[in-house]
Amino acid sequence: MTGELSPIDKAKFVAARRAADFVEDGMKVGLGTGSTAAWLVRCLGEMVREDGLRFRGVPTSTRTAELAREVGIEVISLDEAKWLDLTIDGADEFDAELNLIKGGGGALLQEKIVATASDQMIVIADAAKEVARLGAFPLPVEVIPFGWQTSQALIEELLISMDVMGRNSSLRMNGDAPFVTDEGNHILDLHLGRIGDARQLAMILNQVPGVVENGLFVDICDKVVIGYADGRVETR
Ligand code: ABF
Repeated sequence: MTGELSPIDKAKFVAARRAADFVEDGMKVGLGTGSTAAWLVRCLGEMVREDGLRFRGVPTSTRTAELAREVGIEVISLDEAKWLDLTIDGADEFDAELNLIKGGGGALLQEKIVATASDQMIVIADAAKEVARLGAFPLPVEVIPFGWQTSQALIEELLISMDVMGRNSSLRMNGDAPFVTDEGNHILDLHLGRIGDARQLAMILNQVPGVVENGLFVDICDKVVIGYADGRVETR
């Protein structure tokens, strides 16, 4: 499955492989989205096929659902599961309090719903995702298509009035057209550089009409499994 991996892929793989051991027979497990989560799905698929692991997976995106079925994982919907024992997912950044920026892959809405509906959330990440302070990675903000440019202006106005956005920050699409999510919503990227109060910002953003969700995961992650290019794994 792994062959000759690049250093970054090796780091992602070892984190995913370690986290896969937290999945036990009979569990209902949220399956994250992104390249690190894809390694998790492949590892779990191998454990299903070769070790007889029996669990049901709830994917957080269409692409994760497709990969999970491809490797032999029994896929159910969140409503069928009702509640999950565990969710394992990637992240774009994590800090010392295990607060996260997620959503670089555009799946933040389903990811946040699934992670919140779980007894435990484990993040798997290469070591480069660890930051002293969140915000270097642009914060994804999901808005409905209706009047999304008005929503964008409302967000900017609010954040400027609260001194959250300064001269060097911006809120913009990533590219020429907005990214469209599995739900048909748009993603705007909030470039702040550093986030002072993640909990406050997460709440403020979701008050703006048209905003569906944002990529700040505060008080949701319980454990992080960090992978290193030399094959080391650290769990915190
Ligand atoms: C997904 O994985 C997203 O929320 C997050 O942005 C992304 C990280 O991607 P990768 O694992 O490819 O670095 O969970």
